[in-house]
Amino acid sequence: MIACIFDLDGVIVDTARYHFLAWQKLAKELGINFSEADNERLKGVSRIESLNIILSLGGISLSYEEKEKLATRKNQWFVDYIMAMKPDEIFAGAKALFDDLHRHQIKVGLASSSKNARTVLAKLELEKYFDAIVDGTMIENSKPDPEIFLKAAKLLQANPDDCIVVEDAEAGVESALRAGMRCVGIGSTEQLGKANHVVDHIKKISYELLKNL
Ligand code: B16
Ligand code: MG
Repeated sequence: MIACIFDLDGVIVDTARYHFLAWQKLAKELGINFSEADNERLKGVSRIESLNIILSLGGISLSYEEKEKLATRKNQWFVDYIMAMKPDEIFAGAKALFDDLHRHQIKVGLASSSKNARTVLAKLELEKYFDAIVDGTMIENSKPDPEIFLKAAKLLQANPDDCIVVEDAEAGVESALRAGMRCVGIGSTEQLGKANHVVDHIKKISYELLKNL
């Protein structure tokens, strides 16, 4: 292992919850039932693809312009949530893990589909932990496409098979595996069973665990 690449939402901090609350507000306005189970399908995928999934749940089809407007509204609510975030929302164990990896000369990268990732990192004072950052503004194809992880590996000057990814979304696990990397899933084995290893929280991940994967 040369590098370890982390997803952001749902791995380092619970912004996945804020995405859910903002999408739920929009779905309600549109008269669409949108549950936490439906929300799993949105994790890791881009903003506009997420909206397409919600609209398909309600059997609604809209023009590109109308969709852009709705996606912007949802994003405004999401940004309101993240602007109120504080560093104490970082999941326990995350910073210790980044330090542990650096101590062992492992490079640490971030690969988030979110166009708001840099704002979240700034609010949480986390930028300094990453040797490379790839966010939603830097990619053409969102997870499950492997582009985001391949880009991160390139910036970290590591071959894909020397990289390990940490992900909480099914689309993210698929993206990592398609990039030719090993992957630790955070969540349930039913959902993330394709990952090489699954834990229920980032605090369960250590350099030792990753090294032996
Ligand atoms: P934004 P990740 C992803 O981030 C989220 O999981 C996903 O739910 C969201 O739709 C996507 O970012 C785009 O976010 O609207 O802020 O650009 O999990 O890849 O860190
Ligand atoms: Mg995620």
